[in-house]
Amino acid sequence: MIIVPGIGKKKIGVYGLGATGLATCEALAASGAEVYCWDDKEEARNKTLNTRYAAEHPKQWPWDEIRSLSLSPGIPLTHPAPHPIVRKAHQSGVEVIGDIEFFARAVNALPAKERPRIVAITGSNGKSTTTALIGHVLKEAGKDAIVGGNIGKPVMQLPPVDAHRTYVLELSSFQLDLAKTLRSNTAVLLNLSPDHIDRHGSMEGYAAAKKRIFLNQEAEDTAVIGVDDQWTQSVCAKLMTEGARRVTPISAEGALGRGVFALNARLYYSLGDKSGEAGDISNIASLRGQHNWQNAAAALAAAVAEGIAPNLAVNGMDRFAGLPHRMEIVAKKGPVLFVNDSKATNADATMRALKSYSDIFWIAGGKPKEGGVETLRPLMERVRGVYLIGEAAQDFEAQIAGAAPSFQCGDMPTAVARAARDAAISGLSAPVVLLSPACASYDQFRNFEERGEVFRKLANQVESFNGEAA
Ligand code: UMA
Ligand code: ADP
Repeated sequence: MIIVPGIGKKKIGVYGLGATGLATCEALAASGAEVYCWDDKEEARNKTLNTRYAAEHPKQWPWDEIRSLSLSPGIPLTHPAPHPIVRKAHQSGVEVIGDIEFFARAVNALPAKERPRIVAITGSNGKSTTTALIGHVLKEAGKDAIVGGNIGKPVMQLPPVDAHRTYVLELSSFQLDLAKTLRSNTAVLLNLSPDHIDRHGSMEGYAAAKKRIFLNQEAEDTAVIGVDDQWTQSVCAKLMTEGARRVTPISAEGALGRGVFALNARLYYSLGDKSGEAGDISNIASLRGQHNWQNAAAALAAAVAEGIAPNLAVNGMDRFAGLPHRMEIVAKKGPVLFVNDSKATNADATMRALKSYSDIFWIAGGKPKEGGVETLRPLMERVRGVYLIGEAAQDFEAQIAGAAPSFQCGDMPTAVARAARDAAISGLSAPVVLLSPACASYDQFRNFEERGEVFRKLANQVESFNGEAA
């Protein structure tokens, strides 16, 4: 657990009692603070019964004495409208921050020489994979790497800050908006494409939140930044002009005169006066597809920034198992492969999965996000059938009309059964039933993990057709 020095006896509000809020309450209470907390849902509030920080309605909080309000990342800060607790804090002159800021304060309270290293990762897609990969590479190189943040492990739950540790933190745009003094020794911005626009008001607002990952960096720190989309290109140009830190551009789309790049699953670097090939990742199943080359290039650049030799870093990627729900092979029945890409919650992420296979029986839909799947039309030549579920089903059908045959399936069991049957009787040599929804999951599932688990279970229950009609 992270202990924050200097907050003993101070009164702090915590709003939202999910993973972040509960870990924050626990750590702040252990640091000696007087914690006042609340959640809009009774079920969540009940989790604080019999603790030192039992939930108490904000009307009862001693607002004159509250020093900070710690907001959970899922609670609106500015858009579509600030949550009432945010307004109340502003009216009362109370700063609004998040768990990452408390973590930063715990680090910053140490003398410079005793601070741990911080590697932070953000981007629209590939954050979790890159965070896990960097953690893996650092551990393989013998470092005490601790992985946490948006990847599912709240920072305040991580082991105490200590000079010999390297914290590898996945940070969302929501978390970055709530962090002020975090200094990342190595900060990675992978890519930018529309996501969470409802929470940031515009693409510009979203990009500005992501750019905060580079805030507070100093001359000896490194910014690792993808240059494969126009948004990150412009951030990269700005950082290079500022000259306040080292900048390592990365690409999976072409050679770079300076930086780290991937060409056909081979990783190359040109950093300072050193350049060369760092290694080949074509045989690493968990890093399949061009999007994963981008993740690997970022991981290589971050590892080098953390003092690891390029070839050693790529060797360390060998045993990377990948993460569940990201293009995860969950079953093979006869010739039919079942791939769970439940984490693909927007069209850009799904595009990567569609590019990685041919002869796809694609299960898509859920709670729609801005933009829909119009951009995926050119990839429909790889798709033999689209099996639609959830709230987005009708819209998606209209957006891909004429490009691939589509079927309204309603729910996951129907979609898996139908896609599996069509794949099995297709006569194709390597058909793939791919769940890559391009949607959030909340209309039919608790979260993307539950959606992926349901798919995994159904895929494993499919009878092997051995290429024959059922
Ligand atoms: N709540 C309210 N009022 C509101 C909204 C929420 O009281 O208006 C309460 C809910 O009732 C609930 C709690 O807030 O009890 C949930 O808080 P939260 O949504 O911030 O979620 P946590 O459980 O704290 O999980 C968060 C991240 N979730 C979000 O940012 C939405 C998790 O990322 C992260 O793993 C975790 O902190 C630990 O750092 C998940 C995610 O979906 C994976 N992230 C988004 C993404 O990756 O796209 C950003
Ligand atoms: P995030 O944590 O940013 O959501 P993940 O690593 O969990 O990213 O991957 C989410 C989805 O995005 C996966 O389904 C995967 O297919 C896709 N993806 C992974 N890396 C990238 C990338 N670099 N660019 C685009 N899509 C990616």
